[in-house]
Amino acid sequence: MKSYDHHLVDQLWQQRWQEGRLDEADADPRRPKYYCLEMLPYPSGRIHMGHVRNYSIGDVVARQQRMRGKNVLHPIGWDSFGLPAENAAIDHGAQPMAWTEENIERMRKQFRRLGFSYAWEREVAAHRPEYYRWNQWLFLQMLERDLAYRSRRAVNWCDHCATVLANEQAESGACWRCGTVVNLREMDGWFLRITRYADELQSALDTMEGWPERVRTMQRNWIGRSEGADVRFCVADSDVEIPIFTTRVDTIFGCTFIVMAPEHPELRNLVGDTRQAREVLDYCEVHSHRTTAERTQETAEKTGVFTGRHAINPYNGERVPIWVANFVVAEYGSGALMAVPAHDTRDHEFARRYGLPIVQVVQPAGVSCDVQQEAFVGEGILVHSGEFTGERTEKAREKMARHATENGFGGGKVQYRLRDWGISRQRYWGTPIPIIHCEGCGAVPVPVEDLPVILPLDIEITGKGGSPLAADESFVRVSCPRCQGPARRETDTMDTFVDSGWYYYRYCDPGNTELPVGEEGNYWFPVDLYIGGIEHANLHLIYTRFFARVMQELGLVDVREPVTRHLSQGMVVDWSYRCPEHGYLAADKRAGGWRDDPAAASCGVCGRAVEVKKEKMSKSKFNTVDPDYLLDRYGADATRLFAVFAAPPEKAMDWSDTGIEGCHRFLQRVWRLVDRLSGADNVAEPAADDLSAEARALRRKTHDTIRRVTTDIEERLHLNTAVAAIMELVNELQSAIADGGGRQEQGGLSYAVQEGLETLLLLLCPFAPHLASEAWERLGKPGSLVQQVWPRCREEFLARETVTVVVQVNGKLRGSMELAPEASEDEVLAGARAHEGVAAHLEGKTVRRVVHVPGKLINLVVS
Ligand code: ANZ
Ligand code: ZN
Repeated sequence: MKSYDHHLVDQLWQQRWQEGRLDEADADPRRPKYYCLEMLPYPSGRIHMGHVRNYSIGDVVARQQRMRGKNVLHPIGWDSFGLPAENAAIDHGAQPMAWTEENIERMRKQFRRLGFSYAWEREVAAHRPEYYRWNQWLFLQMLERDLAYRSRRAVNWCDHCATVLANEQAESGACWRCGTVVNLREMDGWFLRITRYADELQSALDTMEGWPERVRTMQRNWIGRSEGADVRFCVADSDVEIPIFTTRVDTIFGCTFIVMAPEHPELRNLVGDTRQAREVLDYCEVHSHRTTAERTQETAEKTGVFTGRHAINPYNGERVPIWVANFVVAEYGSGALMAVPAHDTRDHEFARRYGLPIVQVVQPAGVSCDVQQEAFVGEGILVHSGEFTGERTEKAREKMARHATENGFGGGKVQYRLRDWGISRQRYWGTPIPIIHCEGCGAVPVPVEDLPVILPLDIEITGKGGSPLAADESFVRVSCPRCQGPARRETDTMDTFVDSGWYYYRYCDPGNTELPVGEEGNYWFPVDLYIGGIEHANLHLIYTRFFARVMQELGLVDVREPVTRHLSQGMVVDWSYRCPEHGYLAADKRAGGWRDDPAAASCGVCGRAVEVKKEKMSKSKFNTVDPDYLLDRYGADATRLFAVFAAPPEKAMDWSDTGIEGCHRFLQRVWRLVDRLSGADNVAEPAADDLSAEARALRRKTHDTIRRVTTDIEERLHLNTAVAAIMELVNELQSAIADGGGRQEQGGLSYAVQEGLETLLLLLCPFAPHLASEAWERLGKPGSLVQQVWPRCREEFLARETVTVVVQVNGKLRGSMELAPEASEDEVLAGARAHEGVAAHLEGKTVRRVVHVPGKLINLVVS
């Protein structure tokens, strides 16, 4: 037997596919398309198992769809702007451009080694001017449509990264990149008006059935639609008004104080020269740089101070004190709220702490409650609420909102948690924002014909804060496009999420020099399948949906919802070993039975027992597996196969050495099977009647496998069970051959084996394309396997064979049944009892004896 050398075979086929341009795609309106997309990687320089998994899933789908006859676009590119390049420059003097290009080169090689069928001719990379000029172009278009604007605002600031972060990047109060606790800072910056689409972004989620419910829920919460009311409270003895937003206007008779955010713009004005002024302003000073995340944490301590002023409740004319407190978010609603301690837990806590009154206005139906002890937050009947007393809370909300409208002090309001997207970053390695600041003319857009504004390459990067571009006078000094006077370029760069917000449009038409994407976009869009990690559910995947709407309104691609189906693949996890003294342990610092017997693992330095956990693979935990090592040892196919076989794609995938060994051995078995049968003559399909039972059974297995693998890939994306089905087919083929079906003709068994083997290779092709292609050639089959048509399941072979079993009761014929030939006596008996012609003869009688002639007859002796 010729042994299988994956090094040679992998390389050979990769070269052939490339030479044949088999993975490239050209738009062709006469053919149905399939756009298979995976989130583009950051070019860190090395791929990890998470990449292998993500891209293997995508590649299986892309290859299978090609065999299905689709014109498949399966592109790849690089999210190549961002901090790591800059940090490499700071840490070891690397030049970000060279560093990035080298990394891309290395990762491209690794992707090629894995045999991913990418349309490399369409590769895009964010850091190249031919790409980022379109970021700038899109920004200018948005500026014209008032979708981009400049504003001074409290923004999230990370001291460590020395830059502003979007809300999405500081989700839990910590920087998404480095974990540093984020502060708020007042800064000028550029914003994209994503809130214009808040309503649509939220409501469209309901119809996006190709998206996992989990991701849709995360987006719903992020966009955070709240229905409620706006009510304006007048400040007593002044003409100042404080608007508040509430979802429970029905409880407004129970409002016993008003609370404002420390940043509220009216505060300074309100406290003026009251006795409290100093205390209030000091309090605000301390608390105004706390982020939203910190303020809204339930466990965070709630503090506040009285402003010395009062407001008038417009519903009942009552005077209520105005407080400032740290749990109010300046950026939400109007930055002030009405507090109803009887019916809101947070207000209750605050009222108890500061001795403020608690007034019940909602009575729960049928039960009593003591709101002095605990807030009642449910629905019920209004009490002590003037003309609204006796009303149900749901109804009261409507009526009371209308009352506000009619009396001109408020009305119904829908509020969103989503904020506009701040895109200014005080960093170097990003797209320059195409703006020129002129003393006379203000912020002037760079004329479109002057794009791209090129990012200068010889910049000193110190990481000391401030935009590095600001130090480059030759970049900064320009003349104003409007008045020709001396002016300065904007020195902030764009958030890299702008790059990834629309890159998948560029793949459709990467060479276009007139527009970011031309007519081809309409052929390829929408994306049929988008695969990526759940960590992008809120950031990237909301931005892409925003960009799609902008692209559509710019008349570029006529699609508002860009992704039909989304898969968020699970993490790759493995054991981590952590010593209480020495932290996470690298392999050479572990002692005892790691991996095989994690419980017995101990620290190799101090001998202590270690904490052993399955955790996401990461360098810092020393639990990564190097894909290059796997490629050397097992080859591309085993690596790919394991990546999709180990778990359903949306679940965590547990790394295991035995798992990949198993995949490797499986492929060897396939190879031996092929080897054994190569050289056999082609047999013609025999008539169905000429098939022996074995041949029929094998053909049934073959066609059943086609059915299972096809639906597993196309409908459920459960690639793991697809592989399991293929493995079963291999078992059946092996035993059929052992039974003699390989070479000489026996009731059509040779044909069934031949058909089974060919089918096996076709089904295996998307998963293990190198080995399957080599095997196909070895069998003397014409053409390249990857260009073959996906096998069709022939229903007529699926039907299980049946035999007619006659049922007698006391020797008299009472009916007959169609059963599988291998049906057991118990199954036959159960069938007989349930048979309608038989049941009547059994009523009230006991079966004394059963005579069973398998495949022919069952006789029940009763009395
Ligand atoms: C009175 C009230 C009574 C409230 C009650 C709730 C229960 P969502 O659902 O997230 O939209 N609120 C309003 N503006 C706020 C701000 N800037 N910072 C923090 N909290 C704010 O929450 C809306 C509710 O959050 C509003 O309804 C308001 O408290 C509070 F029994 O008003 B409610
Ligand atoms: Zn000017």
